[in-house]
Amino acid sequence: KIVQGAERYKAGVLKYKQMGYWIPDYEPRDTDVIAVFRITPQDGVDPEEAAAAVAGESSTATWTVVWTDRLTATEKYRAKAYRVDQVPNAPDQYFAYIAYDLDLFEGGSIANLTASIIGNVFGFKPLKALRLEDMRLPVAYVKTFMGPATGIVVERERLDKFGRPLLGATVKPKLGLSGRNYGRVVYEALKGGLDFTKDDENINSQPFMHWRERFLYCMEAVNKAQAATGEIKGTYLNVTAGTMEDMYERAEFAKELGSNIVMIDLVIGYTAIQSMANWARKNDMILHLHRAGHSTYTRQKTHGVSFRVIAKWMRLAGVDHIHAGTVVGKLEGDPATTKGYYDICREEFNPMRLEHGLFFDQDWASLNKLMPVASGGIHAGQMHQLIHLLGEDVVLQFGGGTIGHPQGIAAGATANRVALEAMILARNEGRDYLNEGPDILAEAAKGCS
Ligand code: CAP
Ligand code: MG
Repeated sequence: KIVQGAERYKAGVLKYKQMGYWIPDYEPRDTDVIAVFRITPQDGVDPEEAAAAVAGESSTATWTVVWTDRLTATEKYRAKAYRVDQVPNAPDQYFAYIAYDLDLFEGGSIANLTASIIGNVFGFKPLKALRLEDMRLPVAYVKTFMGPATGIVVERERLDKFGRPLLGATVKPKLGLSGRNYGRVVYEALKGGLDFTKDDENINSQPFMHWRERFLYCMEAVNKAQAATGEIKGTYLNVTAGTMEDMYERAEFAKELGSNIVMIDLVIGYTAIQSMANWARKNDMILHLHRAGHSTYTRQKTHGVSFRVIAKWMRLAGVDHIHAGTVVGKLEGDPATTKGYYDICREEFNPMRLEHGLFFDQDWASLNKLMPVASGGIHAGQMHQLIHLLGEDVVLQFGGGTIGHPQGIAAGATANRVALEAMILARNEGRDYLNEGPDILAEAAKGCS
């Protein structure tokens, strides 16, 4: 039977529908986890069979019937593929909707959720490509997570900054500076008017600058800039490291030095991110997540995982900041889809908005909101567009856009701060700041010189 099954399987004759993973009249329960995948079946593979296969292989099935199915309530635990829609203008692609019983998942664990949902099916032979486009997480599941450690409201209260986006800059060059020179960049940028500076995605503890050196010089710079300006300042100290023990040691030192924020990279993995969020929550620390590496699986539109799903997972995991795109910067991202990412971060409840790529509504069950971050090739000349597109609860980060200023770092920071304040003032006065943006910037620049 096994050999016979293997021959049939090899011939592409699948039997996931036959095994009960295709239930077209299934009505998802409020407590179901729901996913929508963009599936591109191999030639000759029926889309419904492909959807059933994804449902099976991401829940309880394997490629053939096993008698042990009879030992459990498989109809409860089987994922249910219940809808397949043709993707508009893509004849070989389909949106497959799949519902999962909540008992399939351990509460509070992104690692467990992702091991099921994306653990097995992306290499599946009967598919040419597969992309996880969106997920609806039931409130019963959302409530098993603590959510963002700090949240936008408390972050603003800690920083005493309201009514405008926050300003940041990534220190450049990303690598190679000594601790002392690094600290000088941080001081100039903060004294010049930025709220934050940040370590870059790849600065950890390299021969040219040990992490403790950087932390010490950075916090000296933050304290000097606070004294010089009378404002609360911060710098995201990147605690990313090879082990949790190293990350905790670095985070604890950052706290000892009085930092209000630490940073981690997405590449440390979901469990490490959740552990660092728990640490941040206990230590009243804002946690910045740099989404380093995300484009390896979010950029292609037919295969991988949409960034909107990553953003949902990170809000559950508990980070306070997440890079969510800029639209006008150097990295890809269209306005509507990027707006969808920002909605996921900042709304209590996301209504379904297909134009933003949100296939499902999503109730966040009072989990804190997380601050989206715009970073990557942006500069003061785009301030009117950035505010128009991205709103107020956002960190605008100008790396090259600060440090590349011809009159130096402090001048670059001042230019960004003046541009922002002038644009916010114009908006609050009811001016058409989007269309008048260049004039407003020119007026503000005159005031600067
Ligand atoms: C930006 C940046 C950020 C990327 C991250 C860089 O520098 O430091 O890491 O923007 O991209 O290394 O490119 P600039 P995203 O401000 O000088 O461009 O925010 O899209 O994840
Ligand atoms: Mg960077």
